[in-house]
Amino acid sequence: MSKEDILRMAMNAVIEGDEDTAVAAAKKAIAEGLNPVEVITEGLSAGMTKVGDLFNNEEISLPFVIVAADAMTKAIAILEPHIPPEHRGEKVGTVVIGTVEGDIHDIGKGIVATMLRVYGFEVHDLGRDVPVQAFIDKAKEVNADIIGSSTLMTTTLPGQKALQEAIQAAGLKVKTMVGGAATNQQWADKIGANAYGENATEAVQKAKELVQQ
Ligand code: B12
Repeated sequence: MSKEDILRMAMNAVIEGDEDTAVAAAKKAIAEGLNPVEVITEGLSAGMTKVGDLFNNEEISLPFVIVAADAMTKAIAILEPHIPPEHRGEKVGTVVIGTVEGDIHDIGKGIVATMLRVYGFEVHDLGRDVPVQAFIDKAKEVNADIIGSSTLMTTTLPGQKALQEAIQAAGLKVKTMVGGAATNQQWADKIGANAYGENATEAVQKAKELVQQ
């Protein structure tokens, strides 16, 4: 099977919410020596983008999104251990990351956390639906360089603003990075976040810049 065929298999498996095929595609990708990051970004994520479009256009309902997300999560779990570390040597920095309170979308945040680890960051992933105080407490505990927050819904965007305000109120010397489909550079500027990352690659690049400042 060619690389393109495997990527297409992964993408279609997510679109169809076919967990077994998604897992099979991930295993095939590993067996064929494909880059797991490419399979996540160009196969699985491409499928999830299509699912989002279909949901937007009301061509599919929420249960289909749920099975698609499950298929993607299972396939990522197969691929992740095979991502080779891009950084050996001293830790680049410490990041606390999570999805803000009220928001349970965590696939993209998980990919960002994985990629930061691959590039040498120590990452403390608080998961999803994370209250502001939990970000602050963890950042203090681990002496974080960066707090990264994710949100995919407009309704939970204020959580990132509240986090920014709480960091200032606590006098924490930590940089902030926001991301997730509901966010953009303008939003980051508006709330005073130090960086915005559109995807996992950009998140790594911005995080590296933040620790060098
Ligand atoms: C999968 C999905 C779900 C899954 C989530 C499973 C999971 N474990 O995450 C399930 C089915 C559970 C779900 C539930 C809901 N969903 Co939903 N969901 C999606 C969908 C289709 C895809 C999201 C996804 O995983 N994309 C793939 C990943 C790889 O991309 P990503 O998340 O954007 O992440 C990348 C970047 O954003 C960035 N990034 C992400 N986080 C961070 C963090 C930092 C610090 C940085 C720098 C970068 C970064 O890097 C990532 C990797 O490249 C989106 C559609 C969309 N267009 O986003 C809707 C969407 C986000 N959902 C939506 C809604 C409304 C809901 C529900 C309220 C539905 C309902 N009626 O119940 C619930 C939410 C309940 C809650 N309280 O949170 C809306 C939000 C609308 C809005 N603007 O407010 C969307 C946009 C769909 C739509 N068009 O209506 N959903």
